[in-house]
Amino acid sequence: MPHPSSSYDDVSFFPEVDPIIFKGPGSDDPLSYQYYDKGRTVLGRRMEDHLRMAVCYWHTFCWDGFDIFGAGTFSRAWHQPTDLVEAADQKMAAAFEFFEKLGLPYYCFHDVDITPPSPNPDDLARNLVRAADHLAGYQERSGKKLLWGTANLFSHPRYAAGGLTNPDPEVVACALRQVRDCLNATHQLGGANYVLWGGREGYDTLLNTDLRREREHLGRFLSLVVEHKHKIGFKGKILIEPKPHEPMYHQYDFDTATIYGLLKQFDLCGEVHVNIEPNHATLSGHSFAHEIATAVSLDMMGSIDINCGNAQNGWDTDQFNLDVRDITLALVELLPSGGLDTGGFNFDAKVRRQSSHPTDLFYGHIGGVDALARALLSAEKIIEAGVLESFKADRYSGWSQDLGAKLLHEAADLDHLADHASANGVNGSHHSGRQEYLEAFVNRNLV
Ligand code: XLS
Ligand code: NI
Ligand code: NI
Repeated sequence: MPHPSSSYDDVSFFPEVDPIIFKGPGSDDPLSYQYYDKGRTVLGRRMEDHLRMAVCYWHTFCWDGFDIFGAGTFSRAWHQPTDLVEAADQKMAAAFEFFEKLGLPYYCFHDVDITPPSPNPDDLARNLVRAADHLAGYQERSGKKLLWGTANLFSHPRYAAGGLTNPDPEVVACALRQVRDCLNATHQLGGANYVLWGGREGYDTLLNTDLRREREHLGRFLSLVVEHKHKIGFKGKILIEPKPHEPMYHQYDFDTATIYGLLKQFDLCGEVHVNIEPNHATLSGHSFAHEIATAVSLDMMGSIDINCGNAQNGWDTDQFNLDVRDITLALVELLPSGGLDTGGFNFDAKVRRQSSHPTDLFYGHIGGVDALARALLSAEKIIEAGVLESFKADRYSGWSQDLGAKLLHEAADLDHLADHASANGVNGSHHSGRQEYLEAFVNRNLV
């Protein structure tokens, strides 16, 4: 059945902005792309298909600029209607106008972002069905696609002690219902992935927490989500988004390596992948590139929430990431493995509270898009030069020679291998790791 057009087709929420197009590095138009030329081929793939960029609903259309010290500063047109259903509908119309003008292929949402406030689980389920139906219409008319959906298991007061790891089974049942319904809606909308960010899956104090039990519950309910995915025939990936803390003092999905341990424990390797976020990487004491390299090396790579924090305070400030070098270093780890398949780059980033004009939303995203595109072009130069690859091949070349093969032979035992050093006069020598040479090489290739 064809979806009816939106009743806001004749209304513009961003009348001052025309569709953003590529004008090239020489352009001085801040409402154009200097580097994001979506059809340009980079390492054998179109830029658009490499980056698969998405706009997030929550920071861009839901947040009104409030912080813990003060009220909202944005006064968005779509937040004005006092009728909450009307407000949700306007928000959706504004979102799709923005997606179309920005010209990126994907978007992402939480169930509560696309629905009016829902007093109880039945209302939320009903509102979600209606919202998904509207989104299907918008997707069909605009050609925009869903990168992922996710259930918000952290905002409602019932989730103060967690969603899937809540000590109260009644709360867990609510969480499971939300996840089931949101996974179904994501499937209906052709979503490429489904994300679980365990916002409050963790603890504030061990004094009231049964760590073994909560972890086991998390494993059990993750398994049920995977089972449901297969039952409904959802082809996308299930992703967990690592984050060490904030809001909880300690979260169970601390970083990629911690999630690997969880998947191993509950026999979910290969079924669940990660959605990596640079700001979460830095919160856990890692770099963005470290998290990507870890996911690639453990076959866990899923998708990316692109943003960055503030180097001075270390909070999850979710800023647009303009650090071309930082992104390039991550892409250098990602691209040789084949790059993203179902994943993409979702702008989990927000404009600052003082950037209150609707056009600021465009400036934020355009800056983020161009930084990604520049990083992609830089990574292409670095990878094509082959310097890092041949340096590493040389550095580890001993492992394909006699001694390396002997050390790795499965029949070898520690006594036998340890004796090798004295028996053969092997002392081991030092070779330069040439870190500064390699770092300067990266910088020389930044576009
Ligand atoms: C919060 C997370 C959140 C997830 C989606 O820190 O980044 O935005 O991406 O729930
Ligand atoms: Ni995120
Ligand atoms: Ni975040």
